Amino acid sequence: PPPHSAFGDSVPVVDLSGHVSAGAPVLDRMERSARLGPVFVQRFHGHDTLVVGGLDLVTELADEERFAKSVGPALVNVREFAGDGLFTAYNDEPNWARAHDLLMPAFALGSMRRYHPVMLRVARRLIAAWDRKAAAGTPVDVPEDMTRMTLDTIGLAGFGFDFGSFDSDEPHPFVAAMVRCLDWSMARLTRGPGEDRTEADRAFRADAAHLASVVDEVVAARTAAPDPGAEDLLQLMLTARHPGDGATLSAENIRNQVITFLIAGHETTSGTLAFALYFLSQHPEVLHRVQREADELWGDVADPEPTFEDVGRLRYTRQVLDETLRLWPTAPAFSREAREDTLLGGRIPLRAGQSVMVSTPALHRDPVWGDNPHLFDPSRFDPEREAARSPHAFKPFGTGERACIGRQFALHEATMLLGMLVHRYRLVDHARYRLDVKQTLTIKPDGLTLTLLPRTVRAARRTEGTGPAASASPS
Ligand code: FDE
Repeated sequence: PPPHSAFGDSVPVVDLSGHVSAGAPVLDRMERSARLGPVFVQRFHGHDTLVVGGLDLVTELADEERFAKSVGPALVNVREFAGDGLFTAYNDEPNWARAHDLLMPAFALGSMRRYHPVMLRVARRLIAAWDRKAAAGTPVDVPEDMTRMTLDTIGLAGFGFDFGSFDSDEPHPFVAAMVRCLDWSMARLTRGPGEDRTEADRAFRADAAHLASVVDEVVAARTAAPDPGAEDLLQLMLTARHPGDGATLSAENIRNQVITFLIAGHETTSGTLAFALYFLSQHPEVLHRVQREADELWGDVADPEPTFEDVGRLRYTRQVLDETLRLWPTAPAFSREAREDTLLGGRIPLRAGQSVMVSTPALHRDPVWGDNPHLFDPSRFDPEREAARSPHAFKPFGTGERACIGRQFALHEATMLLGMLVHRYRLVDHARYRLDVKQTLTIKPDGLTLTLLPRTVRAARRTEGTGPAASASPS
């Protein structure tokens, strides 16, 4: 007989207990969604998780009256080092609402004007590094450099802390510790009963303590030498009072928020940029359109000075990022829990507090996306087409009041950088890269390298149609 679960006989069950995880649960889950449909149960050592990827069911789960964010198993592990920071706080922890209310204004679209100069400064660090590689003809490691860029950006924009990632071949020790903490959080999910992980846990405690001590130093430095002119998140957290009760954030909560923003603000955004560059390197016609859009703004200026407004004008570039986040949402799942006992889809019983995992990559391949959901096609995000689609079909930033606070930040940063990169370089897939999605807490195109050729826009125009030089024209 087919295995039975508490979710009723209409929902298929897959038992994973005997499987050795290949380290790619996201890909495995996508494959299961494709095979089993909009909802199924994953069983692991007697524990059942309901996984939902169909639009109708996700639409129900997005109803804030019936469901709320659930701090799922992966986030429970991340809580071990990010505590009650925004990402990992439980809904009813007072520090969530307190920090959310204080920090929301800092993430409104208009506030991006404030971070724009820092984002530009870090984008130029990346470009300086890439110019050297381009001149030497050496390939660039795309995910690694995107990670350097996004980390330096959130460090400087958020906390006035400079990781100086482009000055070193090795990741900053803080980053290395953070990555190991995230790995530990993921590995802990697939521990079998009775496995001895004392050593791994000990190493994790040391890494978590290191993170805390670095952050405490940054905060102490700012408190010792206050910078009233600083307009970053740290300044806001240290000085702002809650509009309601006048409360400020505690030192411990500020530490948790700093760690949270460094985690949330860098891997997801860098993965998005890396996947976008992957798609552009595979789709010359899309690359050409993005280049045209950048050329319209910056023409043949060798070192353009993108303004805040310019970034809003890179509409098609934004669509490329949206389509990238559709196919490879870099935060590849989120969880919801029932507020009361309820029936999901009128047939799947859920108890109050019971949680459900939304598989974002599966949702993003729901039939609502047409017959060929696997095709990369940024015109899906043309305004008319987007307006005609359910807003619940696209959830790379989660949903409801616990949705991503950093959305505008990430999109401003990524849109500007992508525009600058395609304006400056031709992207050459010298290694005939085959997509290899690597999963940690987030996903990225592992091992993607590209060779860069300068786009000599000016030279191409001058010599247009005059023979061999035309081969230097943008492609
Ligand atoms: C959040 C988030 C989310 C949700 C989750 C759940 O539901 O659990 C998601 C899905 C996301 N996010 C995603 C993303 C993507 C990208 C690219 C990003 N994201 C980015 C970013 C940046 C920054 C800074 C951030 N981000 C942040 C954040 C935070 C803090 C959070 C939490 C919120 C609350 O309140 O809860 C999030 N983010 Fe993101």
